[in-house]
Amino acid sequence: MALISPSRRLRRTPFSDGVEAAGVKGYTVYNRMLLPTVFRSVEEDYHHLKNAVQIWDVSCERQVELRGPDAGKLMQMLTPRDLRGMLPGQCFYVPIVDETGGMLNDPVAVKLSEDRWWISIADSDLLFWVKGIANGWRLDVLVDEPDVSPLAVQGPHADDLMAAVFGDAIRDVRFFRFGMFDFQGREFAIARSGYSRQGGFEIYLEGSDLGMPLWNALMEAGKKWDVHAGCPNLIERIEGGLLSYGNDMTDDNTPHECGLGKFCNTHTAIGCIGRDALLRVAKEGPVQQIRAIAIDGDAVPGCDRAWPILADGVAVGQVTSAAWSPDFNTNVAIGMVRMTHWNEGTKLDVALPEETRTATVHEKFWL
Ligand code: THG
Repeated sequence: MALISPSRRLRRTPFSDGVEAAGVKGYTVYNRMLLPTVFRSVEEDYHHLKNAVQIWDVSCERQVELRGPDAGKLMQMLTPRDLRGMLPGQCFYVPIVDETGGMLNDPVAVKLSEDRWWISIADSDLLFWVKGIANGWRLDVLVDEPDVSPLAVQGPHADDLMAAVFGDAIRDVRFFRFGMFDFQGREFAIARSGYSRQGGFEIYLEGSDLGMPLWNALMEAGKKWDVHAGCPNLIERIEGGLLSYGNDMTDDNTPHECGLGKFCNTHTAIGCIGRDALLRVAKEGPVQQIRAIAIDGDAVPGCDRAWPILADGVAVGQVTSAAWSPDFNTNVAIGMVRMTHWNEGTKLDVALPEETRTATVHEKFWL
């Protein structure tokens, strides 16, 4: 692949100087912002993530902020997940669907207070959809993208490193909760969350000026745990079954197809967009669903287009993410599989660009 040409449209982040100094070797583009994909090698980064601790520049997880008396009402219109029991200080993984029940995004909703929310988005232009709804319904709410840039600290030593910088109280933050913590005289929301199965935190940096001081403080304090710059790791996230919007699902898929039915309370999420469509799919059940797929043979090439899944030569699904897993000694993959072939242990063929491989369907992911 050729290089990415830098320009103003392809936004840098408050941590880009640190990312470059750490020797980033590859980037992708996510919400029109740079997102690192590899530092040493994807495999080295993978082993290090599972054994030490990493600092991830995930500024590309942009926030859509809802502020005003109708913020809570708007948030519930956006998602079929029932938000009535959600308290300030909590984060919820929330499917966002359109009027047909198609997935528009799968963000983390952060409830700062009754009238202030952040929607920490995956890679789609959710801001336009949210502004359109707020204006179309004449809601009393401001919708914009604030200058907030998440920095993730992930890995088995995340608690130790975070405690060294923010104090031991950080250890008491529960999963998908956040607290406010001081750094150089300013307060930042810090949640126990992140796009890996190794545990850790996400620091929501507000304003860019403290970006490099924060990066440097974490790098300095983390030396004894072999801290390194990292990024969401393809192998680890497939092993963990963490979905990637635009790769593993698009607006052609319902949350039920994506295995996100457990985050939909379509009967009680009154007023949510797409409710009627989702009531129908919930009743009938999806005809295809996300599955873990083990692909036989040597390391597969990068999956930059959907690979057809075949049974006796007939298309029954597609693989959308795949990588060689050193720990499980097989190719791990995520795919969408038709109902007739989605049971545990089903044997299938996957048509890679150059060859066809045998594969096995699993109902559970590896981590
Ligand atoms: N953190 C934050 N923003 C994000 C992501 C993140 N925005 C983009 C992207 N990641 C959104 N997608 C996901 C996908 C999965 C999870 C979080 C965001 C996730 N899922 C767990 C699971 O599926 O088991 C936990 C869900 C739960 O129990 O509520 O963590 O990573 N800020």
